[in-house]
Amino acid sequence: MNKIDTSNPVRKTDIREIIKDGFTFFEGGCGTILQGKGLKPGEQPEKWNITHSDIIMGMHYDYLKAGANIVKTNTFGANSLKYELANGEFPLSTVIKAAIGNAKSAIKKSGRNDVYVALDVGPLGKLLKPLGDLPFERAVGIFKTTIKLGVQEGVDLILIETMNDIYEAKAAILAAKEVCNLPIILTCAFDESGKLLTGADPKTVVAVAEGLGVMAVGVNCSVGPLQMVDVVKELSEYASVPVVCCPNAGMPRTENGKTVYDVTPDIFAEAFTPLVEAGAQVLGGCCGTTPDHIKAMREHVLTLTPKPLEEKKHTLITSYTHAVEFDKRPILIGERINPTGKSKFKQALRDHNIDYILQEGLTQEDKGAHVLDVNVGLPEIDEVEMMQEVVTELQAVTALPLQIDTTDPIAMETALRLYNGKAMINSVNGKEEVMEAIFPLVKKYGGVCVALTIDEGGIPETAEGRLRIAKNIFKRAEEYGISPKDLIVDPLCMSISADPGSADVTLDALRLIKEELNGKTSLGVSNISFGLPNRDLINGTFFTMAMQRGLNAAIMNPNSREMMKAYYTFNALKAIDENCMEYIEHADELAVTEAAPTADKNVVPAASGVETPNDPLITAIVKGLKDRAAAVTEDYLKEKESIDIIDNYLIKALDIVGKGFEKKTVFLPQLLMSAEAANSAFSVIKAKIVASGSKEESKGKIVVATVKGDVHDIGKNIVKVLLENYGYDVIDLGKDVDPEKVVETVLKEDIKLVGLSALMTTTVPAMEETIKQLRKSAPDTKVCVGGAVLTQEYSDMIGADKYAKDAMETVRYAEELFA
Ligand code: B12
Repeated sequence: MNKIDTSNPVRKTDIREIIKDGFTFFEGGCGTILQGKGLKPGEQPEKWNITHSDIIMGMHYDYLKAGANIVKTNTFGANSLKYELANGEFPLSTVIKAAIGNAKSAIKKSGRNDVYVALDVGPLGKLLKPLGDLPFERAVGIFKTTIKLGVQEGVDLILIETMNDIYEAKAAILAAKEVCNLPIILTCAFDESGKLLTGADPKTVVAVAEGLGVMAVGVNCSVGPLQMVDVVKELSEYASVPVVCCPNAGMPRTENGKTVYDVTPDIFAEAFTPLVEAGAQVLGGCCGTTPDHIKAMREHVLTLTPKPLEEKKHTLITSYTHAVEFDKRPILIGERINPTGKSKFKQALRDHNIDYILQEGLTQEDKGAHVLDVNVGLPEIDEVEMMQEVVTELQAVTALPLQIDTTDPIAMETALRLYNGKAMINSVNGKEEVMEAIFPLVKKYGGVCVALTIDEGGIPETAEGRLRIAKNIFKRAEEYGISPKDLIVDPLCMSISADPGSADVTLDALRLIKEELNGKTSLGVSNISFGLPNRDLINGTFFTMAMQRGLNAAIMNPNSREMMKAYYTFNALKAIDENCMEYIEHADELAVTEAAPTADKNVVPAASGVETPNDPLITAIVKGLKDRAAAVTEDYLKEKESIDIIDNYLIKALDIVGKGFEKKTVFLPQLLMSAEAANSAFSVIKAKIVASGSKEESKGKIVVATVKGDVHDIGKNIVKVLLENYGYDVIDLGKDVDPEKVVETVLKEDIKLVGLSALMTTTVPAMEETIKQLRKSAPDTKVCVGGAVLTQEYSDMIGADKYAKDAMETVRYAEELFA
């Protein structure tokens, strides 16, 4: 798809200029206004662009009168996935054209010429892989279609809003960049904990969005203005672009089946004082807000002074959840995912042993690495394909940011494109050809790029020579629009066995790069000891010397005791490690003498921040390693009972991630990967149970289902397999099942026992409703309930016949009932 030429002279001052000075105002809520005007539940608001264009135009007009100067088109759900799948009555192109037409007509009627039209792009309503089933490139394609249609109709900017997954936001921004040159604004829905649904914090959102080149970044929806202050503060601490803030009119609550918002226009307006002080500059409203809210807020805000916009200097890379900052403490980049000099790793690449590669990553994470270097280049394998696979799999099991390490620009682009976050890029150097290949990728996808001080003339022998190359790289990067904060210089180190003065040259170069370029630095420390015995001894000392010269990051082996000793002792001595807490935590394991008692060997700290028993199956499930979980289960089945593995390993592991999820140390993607690993372990157990199953006549038919609104089905599936194993015919209605469907099946199949599962407090009412309907239509049918949140009390309260705490208890109840 060719880019649409949007470089025509603009009629108004370019919004990129306007938005930097003073305040800019968005419209407020749209969906809630339309509901107030009669939009029915389930009806598509976008359709109203055609069927009720007078109302849509009127809404824009009222917002314009209230003082908004950016209109949001009524196209939030106008994408081929959401709109067309819901059998949109009109073609997508017609809907988008009408929406933009309505916005423009309202502007015309208002007589104002200082208003901009933003194409409103909302989330697709589906989670991206691996969390959901939507492939990243498909998402990019869907966004492109919508944005292209909007751009053709002449919008001024693209507003990507209410994003609750940074990966989807990235797909939308890339789509916009590939379709047009219009400015892009990203606003995300942070929940009350200040994070996106999939875990990203505000700092991560800023790093990713700015890396991709947005004009402004911010927050909308989810909560009211007062709950947004901390998020706005953090956004503004890291963002060099203006910060957007569009809250709801308070927290939504339900009253007589209707959603209501309590914050009045006056209270809404007042609440913007701390938001403006925190740094919000582009302001508006979301659900529940009206033209009166925007009018009151605008009048109030215009009495305040915006916080001056400043270029922030933080060097940040991110995963999908968190950012790693290079200014605060030395950053450890684990070097073990790299075939150089590692015959086992080479073999793993040749054998396509992804599990081995993932394990290398997870071990380094456990040992304390902050970032993982990923190098999978081997002449005999397809590097592009392998890079794609390893990055995809790694980012599904670890929340550490990755450093993409390859000399192949195609492999680099492939990885940067599908990377979920802002990656570290290894590397560029002073060679013109390399800069020409790498800098456009940094500009397009964002990233922090390692700059090696080598050019066409080789590696200079002096520190000054290396500084000269670094300066040239900075200058060329600037020409590509890449900020110096997104470069980290690696002044390289040669082995002291070949060149006795090389350590000093490198250390001097570190100092010069700091002093003269204010540059951040990184070093592949272990090269210094090449050719010497007991290399770790030299490496550790050299690492300390380099940190003393201000080294910001090291590519190193986190399994090396000497390197970790250098790291923890340095941080303690320099007061980077407050109260020496980290040193104390690791002192025993790092001590040279083994006399000191070590911590409980049966417990290892997991990356998830929750303690994991040192058991291979539990660890595999907690870490989301599918293949490993299945392999260990096979092994365990040789000596353990199926039910023992389910109760004492599988459920225990899921409990651990569940607790981490509650404590917000584990996020949805990790929960999902653990669920998949548990499922893969269970499929091995299931095969064994099925093989040993009873071959006698059916003892009776039982219906099982996870209730409406609940998608947890692992427990229910276990119950099903066990019941089948004991000779029952089980009709499995699946998950998220309507009460009506359960009743219908019970009546049709003449069912004596129904098993219902619910895992969330919020879905217990759906269970109660199902029981109520069953009682009415099939009073003789017994209902047995289970699932993690249920208790005997709940079960009694909702009128179930039996509460079964686990699968075996369900079987026992069935045996009684069908006896
Ligand atoms: C895995 C998991 C997921 C997976 C589910 C994958 C799948 N295919 O099932 C995914 C990632 C999709 C997921 C999503 C969500 N999850 Co979840 N998830 C879990 C987790 C970690 C494990 C559940 C599990 O499978 N346990 C193992 C099985 C074997 O145990 P079990 O179901 O209890 O089953 C046993 C018994 O209870 C009984 N039993 C079970 N069913 C039945 C049925 C009958 C008839 C009988 C008799 C007995 C019986 O027998 C089983 C075997 O002994 C739990 C935490 C936990 N420890 O429970 C959170 C948890 C249930 N999830 C939670 C939440 C909040 C969510 C989300 C809303 C997160 C989000 N923000 O999107 C979504 C929900 C989406 C939805 N609408 O349902 C919360 C619920 C909080 C609450 N109290 O309401 C929990 C408790 C985590 C937490 N601590 O915060 N989740």
